[in-house]
Amino acid sequence: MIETLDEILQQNREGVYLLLRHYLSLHRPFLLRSDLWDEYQSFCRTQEGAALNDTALARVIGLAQEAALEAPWIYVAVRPRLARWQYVRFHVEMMESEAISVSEYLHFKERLVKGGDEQPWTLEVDLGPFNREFPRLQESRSIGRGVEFLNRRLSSQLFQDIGKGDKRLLDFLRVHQCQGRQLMLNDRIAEVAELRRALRRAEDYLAGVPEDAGWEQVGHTLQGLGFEIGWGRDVARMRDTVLLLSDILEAPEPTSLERFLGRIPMIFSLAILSPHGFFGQDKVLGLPDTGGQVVYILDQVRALEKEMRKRIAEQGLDLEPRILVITRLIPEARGTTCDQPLEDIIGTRHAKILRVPFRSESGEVVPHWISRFEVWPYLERFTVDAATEIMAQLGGRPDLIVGNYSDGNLVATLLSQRLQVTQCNIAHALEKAKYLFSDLYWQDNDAHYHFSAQFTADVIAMNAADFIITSTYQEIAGTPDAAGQYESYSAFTMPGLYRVVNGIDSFDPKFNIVSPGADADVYFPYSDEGRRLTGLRPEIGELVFGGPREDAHGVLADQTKPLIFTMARLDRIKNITGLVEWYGKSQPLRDEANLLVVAGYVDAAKSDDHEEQEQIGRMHALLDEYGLDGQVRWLGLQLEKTLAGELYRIVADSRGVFVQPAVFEAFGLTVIEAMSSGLPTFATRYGGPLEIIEPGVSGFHIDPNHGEDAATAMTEFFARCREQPEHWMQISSGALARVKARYTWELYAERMMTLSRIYGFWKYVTNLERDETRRYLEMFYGLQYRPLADNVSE
Ligand code: UDP
Ligand code: LCN
Repeated sequence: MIETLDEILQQNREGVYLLLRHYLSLHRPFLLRSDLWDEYQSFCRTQEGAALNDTALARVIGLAQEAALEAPWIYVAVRPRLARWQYVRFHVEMMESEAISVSEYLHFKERLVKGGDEQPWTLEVDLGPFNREFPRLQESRSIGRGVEFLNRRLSSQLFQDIGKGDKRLLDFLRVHQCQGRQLMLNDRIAEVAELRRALRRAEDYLAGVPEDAGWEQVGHTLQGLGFEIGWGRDVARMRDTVLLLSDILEAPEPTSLERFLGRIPMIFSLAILSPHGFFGQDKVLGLPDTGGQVVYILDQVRALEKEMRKRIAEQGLDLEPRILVITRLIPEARGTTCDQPLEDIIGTRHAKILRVPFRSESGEVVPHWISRFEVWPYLERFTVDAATEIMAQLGGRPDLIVGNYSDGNLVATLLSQRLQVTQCNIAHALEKAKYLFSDLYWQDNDAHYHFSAQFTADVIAMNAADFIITSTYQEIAGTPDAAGQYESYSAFTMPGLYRVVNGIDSFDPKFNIVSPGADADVYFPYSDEGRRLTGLRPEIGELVFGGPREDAHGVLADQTKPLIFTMARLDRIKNITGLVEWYGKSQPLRDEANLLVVAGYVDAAKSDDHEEQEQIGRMHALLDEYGLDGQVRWLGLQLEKTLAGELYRIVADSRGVFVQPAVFEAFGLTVIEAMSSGLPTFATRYGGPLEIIEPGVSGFHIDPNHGEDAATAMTEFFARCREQPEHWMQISSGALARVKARYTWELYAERMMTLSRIYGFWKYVTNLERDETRRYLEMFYGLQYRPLADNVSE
């Protein structure tokens, strides 16, 4: 990279000089990737710049992610590959370039923000040294497949060590207990050689017993050999597991290790943390801070309980899995159940929502809802209270703790440390990547957003987690155009606070892509006539095609046209108003189809959210400006899940489409819901949908910054489908095939349960070596996070 630069400088000194001067002449301290590129292209069109056309410089500029400028210096962050960064600086007058460290790069940025008023010394956070001894993935394409990598590492390590009588696997098999009952092995087996011998005997013994016999018949003999319950529901399965372990002791290899660890009875109870928002099962979607995360967790719980029950039965145990979703109790619950301490989760046998209130410093229960940006001062006490409640509910520690979003992940960290339990993090949507320069200019917004506390919590939780689940690859390592959400924590600075030179490494094997699904009982194909909820059709018909109503705006005049459907919270980032504007401006699209919007409220007075009120105002203005009343139906209500499911299908009946026009969407559950209904979907190319949809096969991508093109693409689609109805069918089938192959809760639960065991084993094997990281994070928590959290006043 740097060599290329030197060559370019030598080949075309004058052109490069003029370009760099041009960048400086913009008098902007920071230029983003698109600025650097656009300015370069327009410069190439000028007389001085013509010579730079088609040089290798284009490639270098194309890789530059950001530049910090102050004459005569230009500092550039270059991303030659996904998740790999290099930093270089130019002295424009001397025409010299040199590679610099990330620390120097960040320091320069601080200087620009602070105007030379920066501190003489800044805390530099570097988690790199702790991980030096730990294995790392090498190739960008392997990012997010940590468990496969770990398996290979673990098995080759075991291969070397077991031969030498290493006891770690044996010890691991002896720690498992459930409700005070010893599982897998008892203390008759103390050495690896004894385990081998016992396995041989067990194999011989089981070979002579009927395959369908259970533990009651064979347990007594097996116990005498050193075994305890947990090897399988019947003799066939027990034998298979015994053979698997025997093979591993002979020559460990990744597939058998994964299969064997996947069978160990070690996950009977889960604690899932999701403190913020209104966590409930009914009438909560659309309330502040309440969206896809709630849907995700409830579906996840149902799928996990099923998978856990299946595995427990296969292990020959007669137990019911226990899952608790721990959230905040809100006495002023706005008509929801968020004031109830305990609630059964529908569709499960034993899973429950456990609500624990936030308490003030003096111990009083906080009665009202608190924004997700302001929860920080309450979390430590919440953790302590939650720990007591969880232990009481489960009668002991959970076997796995799963955090969600920044607050849940921090609580998961504190709880896991207290209870010594494996920790899994799920981000859903990190704030840092959503707001431009949220780290660099943190002080400008801290009074409102408190990002200083949130980003600190994120760094702590990411590093404390034993494993992290993401919904997509790009959530970790981004795309060639943009850094991933996690990647954005690898190096950043909050001037005046601290600088992170190595916050998280995308190549860490703790990252795993495990994508969610859509509830298959609710979101099923429109063509599945037998399952369709025909009883709901009059109600939905009235909502969509009916006359004026208080919670709707617009009445569709020509009801024979296909529907363009969108549904989301009415947040700016969801860009629903953008879609209305594209539609309003495009007469050809208006001729082809009607637009159906389910979002927010039609009456701004009903909303208590500033941003939503502003978007409601904009909706009305656009509908008036483009005279859309007969072509757009806007429903300002939150649709119940079953109605939403049938609505997607009704849109499909009209040979319509679903559109997700967000400026950025971390994943986008609505996209897979629509696709699961067989609805051709046009979704933003920024975020998860870029990965979910294969363009032209299972849907289409749109660029929210180029609405005109999006409108044209939709118009062309409708026009083509008019001529060739099979085109609609083709994309519809493509969407169904895509979600079936990649986005189902069965796949999710199976993967998650395997991961928990492998990381549990990994944690057990390496726990001591992680002490240094834990201690460092504790100090960072105490000295940095706590004061920031305390600063957050209501
Ligand atoms: N949703 C719903 N009714 C509504 C609006 C949204 O049931 O009126 C559901 C939608 O079906 C999806 C979730 O809310 O399951 C939104 O999740 P998504 O990931 O699309 O976005 P988020 O709100 O998390 O940003
Ligand atoms: C939060 C978001 O913003 C969405 O993009 C996700 O789909 C949702 O969480 C579930 O993970």
